[in-house]
Amino acid sequence: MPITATTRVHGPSPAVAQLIDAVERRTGIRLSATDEASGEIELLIDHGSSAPEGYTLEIGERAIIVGADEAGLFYGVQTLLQLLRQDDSGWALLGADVADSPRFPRRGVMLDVARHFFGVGDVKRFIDSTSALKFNHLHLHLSDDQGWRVHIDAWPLLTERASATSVGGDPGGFYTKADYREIVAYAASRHMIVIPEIDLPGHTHAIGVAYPELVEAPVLNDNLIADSARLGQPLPVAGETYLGWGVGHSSVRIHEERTYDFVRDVVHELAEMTPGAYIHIGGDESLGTPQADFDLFAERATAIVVEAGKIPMAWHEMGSATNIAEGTVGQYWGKTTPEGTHAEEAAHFVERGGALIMSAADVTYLDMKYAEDFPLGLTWAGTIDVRSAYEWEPTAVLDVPDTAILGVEAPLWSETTRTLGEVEQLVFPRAAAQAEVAWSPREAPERGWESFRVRVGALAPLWKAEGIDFHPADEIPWSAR
Ligand code: TNX
Repeated sequence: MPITATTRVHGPSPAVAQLIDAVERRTGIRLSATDEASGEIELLIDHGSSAPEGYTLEIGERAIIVGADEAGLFYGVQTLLQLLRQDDSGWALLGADVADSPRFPRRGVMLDVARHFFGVGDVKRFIDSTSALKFNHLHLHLSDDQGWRVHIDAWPLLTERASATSVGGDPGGFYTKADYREIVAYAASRHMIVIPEIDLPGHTHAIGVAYPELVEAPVLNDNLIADSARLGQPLPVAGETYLGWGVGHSSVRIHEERTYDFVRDVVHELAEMTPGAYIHIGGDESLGTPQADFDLFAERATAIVVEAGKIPMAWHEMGSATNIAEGTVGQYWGKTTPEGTHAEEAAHFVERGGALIMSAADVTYLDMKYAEDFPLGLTWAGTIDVRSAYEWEPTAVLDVPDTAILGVEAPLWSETTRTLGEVEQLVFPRAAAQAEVAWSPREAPERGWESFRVRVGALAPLWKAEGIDFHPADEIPWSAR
């Protein structure tokens, strides 16, 4: 079906304007919106016509998208945009007859804004590029040893004293409450729910820069000492800004009541800005916190989230604590072949009536290098080429019922990425692999590497039009137009 300046779009929803703007960015052609149902492109919502977030899309003489809800319509528009092609006779939509809905309700990406800070404009662009792949959750890692990134009224020194820098002494920053609300609203307009994370009880050195009475003196571990020497990075010093990227040295004071006043205030202020159901309280790599203290903290902190009316989320290590709040959702970041106690810890969330998000580090971690010689990223979980990112099965990693797996999240840790363009180099195309793992049926004719690599290659012109700085991995046959 040809796309020309006379093509009209009819429909009831914000998706019409989103479609018109995206077609213009891609083709330079500005379609018009019409009130007449005879428009060549028709967008409709018919509640219950597909599963939640689902849609049908027919492209013949006309293009008709029927969403089961607003999100479904938005996703139908994204698929339509993937079918735009230019040839010698101009722009056209490829013919299609699609009935589509997601396999998993949870399809997430994470952006670490603590190791390097990314401002509101960058986060909006990240939302645009990932929601176009039908991701529906954005997890923001808002605090770590290197900085605190969201203003909290009750504890104003966090942003005043502990937000100015990033890894390596790069500039930092933080979100005001107005900024944060703007991100949440923008994400909602792209059908993404924001999950805020405050990482506790470890990864808390920055809290101690602002409020020294809340945090223990750094406990240095052998890895941290060796890595810091190898990388030429400074060691953490209590009360001073930390510029390295070593982990496991910090802990809040578990036996001070003031620590829980702090956690409660932060969780309540975040809950108040969070329309979504989840607040993530971290729990990873608390190597400097004795296990009994960690358990006590995990129980109290998950209970505080419940008391604030939200569902706690935590990295899988929190599953080592017997009495985490019932219903807490764990985020598994071990490998596809679990090591040590990782699988047990993850399973404990399910025993407590919760569920799991799969972020297996050796396939979903967007900050791992594609190959040893890639200039950005880390390698501790291995190198991850696009094919390895694609070929894994979220329900086959842990010994839990399939129904306990809510879905997949692909995290981008930002130790080595200083700009959004660098983030995009790591995220694209591998996020597309996780998007398909999370969305598409486990078994389907097109659900395989040979099909995927061709289909992802066809996204190159779209990504270029959107200004996405993707990595042109040589495993993929990239289309020119
Ligand atoms: C492990 S994954 C971490 C992060 C690092 C990341 C780097 C997780 C829960 N913790 O603190 O940024 O590795 O890949």
